[in-house]
Amino acid sequence: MTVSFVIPFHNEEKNCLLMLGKVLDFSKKHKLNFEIIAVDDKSVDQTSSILKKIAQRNKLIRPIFRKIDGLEEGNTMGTALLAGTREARGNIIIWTMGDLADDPNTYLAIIKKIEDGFDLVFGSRYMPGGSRGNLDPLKAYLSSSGTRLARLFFRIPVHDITNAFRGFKKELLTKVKLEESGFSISPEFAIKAHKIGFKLGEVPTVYTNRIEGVSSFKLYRMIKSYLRLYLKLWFRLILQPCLFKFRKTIFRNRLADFFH
Ligand SMILES: Nc1nc2c(ncn2[C@@H]2O[C@H](COP(=O)(O)OP(=O)(O)OP(=O)(O)O)[C@@H](O)[C@H]2O)c(=O)[nH]1
Ligand SMILES: [Mg+2]
Repeated sequence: MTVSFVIPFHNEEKNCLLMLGKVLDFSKKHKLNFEIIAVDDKSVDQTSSILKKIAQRNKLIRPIFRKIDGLEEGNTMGTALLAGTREARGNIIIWTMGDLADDPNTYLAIIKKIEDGFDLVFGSRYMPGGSRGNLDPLKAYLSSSGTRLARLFFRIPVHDITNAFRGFKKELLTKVKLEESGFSISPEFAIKAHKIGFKLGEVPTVYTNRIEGVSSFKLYRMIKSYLRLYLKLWFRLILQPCLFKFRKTIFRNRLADFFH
């Protein structure tokens, strides 16, 4: 088993060294076979040069530098995570954030749960034992509401799909086709994997708000993109198959009537 940690960094010059240190310490302590894919996305601060320097010293850290492309506007964390995952050589992937938001103590529980047979395992702030930590109450309310809505619409069996922090078997992404480019890749991945029939699990985690750096979170844009995603997926994954089944039944009944 090899674990690939995929970490997105956007203007994280104050956090990136500390973050890489935490993942290295954890992986060495637990004697993992591992690598770190650091995805620097459009940073305009010193993040790129810091990553270049540390990657020269440590071959287990492989940086990817994504530059601004005219077609990609706004937040592109989703595209960055996918680009990093494509480069990963491990069979278990862990997405963990570059602003030190995720608790490294959760990594081991995620890996164990995947080894126990789960396909996609979330670090969960809202299940018993988990905590939103010092995340501000409005953001916590909105992010937990995002999952509540998904539980209602799509029968999602876990409690925190809006957090990108998760681990999964790499092979999942050969079956789950992801289209969202920004933060909404997090719920999109969960909903699509669940509807295909993959086994979703969760382990408790404690969230920590960033201390350094600037947030890429935009409240209004986030609500709009989540609602648009949920409607699109509800139509595509729930309503359309129902209509298709209904039409098939009518057609079969008409055929039966015809032959009687
Ligand atoms: N690659 C990439 N990473 C990004 C982008 N936007 C944010 N990130 C990274 O993704 C992670 C999560 O983004 P944040 O800005 O922390 O978003 P958030 O966690 O909702 O908000 P705060 O923690 O309050 O700042 C951080 O590691 C960022 O550096 C982006 O456009 N591309
Ligand atoms: Mg953050």
